[in-house]
Amino acid sequence: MKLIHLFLIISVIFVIPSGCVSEKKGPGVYDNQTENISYQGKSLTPISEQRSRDIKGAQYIDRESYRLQIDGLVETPLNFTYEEILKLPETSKIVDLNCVEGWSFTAKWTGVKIADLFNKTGTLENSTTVIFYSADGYSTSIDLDYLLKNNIILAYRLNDVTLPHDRGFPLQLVAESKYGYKWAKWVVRIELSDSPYRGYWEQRGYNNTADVGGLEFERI
Ligand SMILES: Nc1nc2c(c(=O)[nH]1)N[C@H]1C(S)=C(S)[C@@H](COP(=O)(O)O)O[C@H]1N2
Ligand SMILES: [Mo]
Repeated sequence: MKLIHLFLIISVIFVIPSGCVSEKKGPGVYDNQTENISYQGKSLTPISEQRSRDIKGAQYIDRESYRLQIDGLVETPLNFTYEEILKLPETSKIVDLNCVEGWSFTAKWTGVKIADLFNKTGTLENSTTVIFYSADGYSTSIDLDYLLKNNIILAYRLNDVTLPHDRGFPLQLVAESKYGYKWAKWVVRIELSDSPYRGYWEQRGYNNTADVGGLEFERI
């Protein structure tokens, strides 16, 4: 055997597989839960490869003392504990998050339908806008109609693991087909209103409708 052949064989056995295998990361473990990176035959972006964006860094919200406050134009303002939210019917879906910075990822989101929360508080007839307030001072708004018609959820799990603290624990709005800045994380309060509202990025010129593929900026 010529030396070159021996070299090729060694390359095939050791170098190529190790080069390829080490590139592929398996599913991550978060808080003792292993994430799933496929669902219903579709592949999901592993959490370690998902990008993230926030104005102030991670917020650490305590599970026991957390309350989700729902008020404004509702019949009965209510506070929900984390456990109460987990007990409501759960919904899972695969949804892409698209940031205006030009990146996106695909994940499985599991959580509670906003409609189920509003069934408990009731909504007044003149309410049109839903405002989400977050623990880091962030806020954004979405039309009530859009939330109800599209079965929009507040997610408490991402790829089947509890939403990590640096990714919005306990709740992130899964605003399907809207740009990432509508996907409020660390949500602590939901207010129903009868007038348009501009959140953190919307006050800085980002489109208040935020449909993916539509205008990113508008004159305000
Ligand atoms: N509370 C809060 N929510 C937020 C933000 C933020 O800064 N604070 N950034 C938004 C933006 S611009 C994007 S793109 C998404 C990113 O969500 P991710 O961390 O799940 O990727 O969160 C959105 N929700
Ligand atoms: Mo974003």
